[in-house]
Amino acid sequence: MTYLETAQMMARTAGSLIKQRMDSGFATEEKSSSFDVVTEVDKASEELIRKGILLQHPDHRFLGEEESFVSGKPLQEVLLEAQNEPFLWVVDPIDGTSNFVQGIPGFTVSIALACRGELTVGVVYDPVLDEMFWAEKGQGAYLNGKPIQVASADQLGRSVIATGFPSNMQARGAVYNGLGRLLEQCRTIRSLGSAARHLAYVGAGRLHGFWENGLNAWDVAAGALIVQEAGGTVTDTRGEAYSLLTRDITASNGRIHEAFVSCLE
Ligand code: 2AM
Ligand code: CA
Ligand code: CA
Ligand code: CA
Repeated sequence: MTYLETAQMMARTAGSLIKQRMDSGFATEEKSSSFDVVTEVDKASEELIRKGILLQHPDHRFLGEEESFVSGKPLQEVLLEAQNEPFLWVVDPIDGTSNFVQGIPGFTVSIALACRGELTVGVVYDPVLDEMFWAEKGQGAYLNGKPIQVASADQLGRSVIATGFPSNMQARGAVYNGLGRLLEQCRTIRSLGSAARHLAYVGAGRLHGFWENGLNAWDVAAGALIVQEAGGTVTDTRGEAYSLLTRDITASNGRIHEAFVSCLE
């Protein structure tokens, strides 16, 4: 099985588990604060994906949000070492847990493979709409088998931008500041509840841009490759090149990127 096939198969399998469990009830707990929740379905989804990937590729490493350590190492260390890691899978088992908990569609499964720090495969799956976005380094980006590309707008005034509201208060403050400036400049703003879905939508040309502060590698790795392979640009809010350590993600169709970033600095 190719790495892309593994990623797609696990995203689909996890997606049907999540969809099933959405209607059958689940336990929810608070993580770092009352703003930050996790359910037993997040954990079950991650476990299923981890087992499935390691069964196919036993010598690979796995980094998932709900068990965010590899061989007991802290996240920062794992991401710094990722440069030398031949195969590191970076997985968000449910991106948009708040949507899931509220019964709002739009959550996704996000699976990326980084080879020595370079994104090689990215899959974002929306189980409710049955939309599978994927990209492979150098092979373009696709939605349910059809090639996708970013939108062509070259002005913020004709752009629809998305953002999200992370649970960390400092990151929320930064989003608030950017929101104030962008609301004066862009056509309108959306917040759909999943960073991975926002990025996939930038790749598909449904959104012109997306930014959010304080995210982690599992939220954005798969979507970042989809944007890049669809012809877009991914940086941080200062315009620095994307890496697995990027937390203030800023993605666009490329043509609006400079004007977009200048609203966020
Ligand atoms: P999650 O649903 O996987 O937790 C929503 O604005 C985005 O922020 C989602 O991608 C969400 O991912 C993420 N997010 C939620 N809580 C977060 C936290 N404590 N730190 C960083 N990102 C978070
Ligand atoms: Ca979470
Ligand atoms: Ca997430
Ligand atoms: Ca998650």
